[in-house]
Amino acid sequence: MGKTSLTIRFAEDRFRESYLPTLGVDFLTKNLVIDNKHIKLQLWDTGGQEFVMSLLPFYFSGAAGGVLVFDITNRNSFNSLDYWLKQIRQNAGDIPVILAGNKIDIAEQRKVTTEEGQEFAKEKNLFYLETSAKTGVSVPDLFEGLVKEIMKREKDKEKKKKEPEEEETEFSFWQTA
Ligand SMILES: Nc1nc2c(ncn2[C@@H]2O[C@H](COP(=O)(O)OP(=O)(O)OP(=O)(O)O)[C@@H](O)[C@H]2O)c(=O)[nH]1
Ligand SMILES: [Mg+2]
Repeated sequence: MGKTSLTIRFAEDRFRESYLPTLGVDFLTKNLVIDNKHIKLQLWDTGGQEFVMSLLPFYFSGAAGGVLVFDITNRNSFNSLDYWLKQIRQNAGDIPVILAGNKIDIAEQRKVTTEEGQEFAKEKNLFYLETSAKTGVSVPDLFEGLVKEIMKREKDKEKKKKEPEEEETEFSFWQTA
């Protein structure tokens, strides 16, 4: 499908043609600079095979953001997005999630249209991008876009934390006046 391939392309800029299923959960890190901030990104790459599933709630629950991947040449992978998104929402809550329609380099074998991907993303309030781990197309945008969204939400949270304090000060001023 492409989860491992996208992660390796982003973290190490390589690609492997042969398929080696992820038997559990792999971990990679990548250092980034975004908006002059140094970020150490921890990438948890989960296996999609059935026996791995019982491990996943634990990993999802610690995530700040998610990349949900399907293969544009494989209809089943698109059909199972609902299931995976539910798993994410149940265990990680309302974290930002980017949907990647992967294998855009073999778009002639496409079984899912761009519109269908966009429609699903819109309905579920996700970002949508079409990527290729093989050529690298849109792979930095995928991960960096997610980090930017995580950072934006952190900022908004901090703002919200400050606002009630200001209201309180205003109120006590009015009382004493
Ligand atoms: N042409 C093409 N092949 C790709 C691309 N991304 C992955 N593949 C191939 O698809 C197969 C599966 O890729 P993986 O990245 O291992 O898939 P995965 O989602 O990690 O699979 P599991 O670990 O079993 O859940 C491999 O043979 C890859 O070489 C892509 O963008 N284009
Ligand atoms: Mg894998």
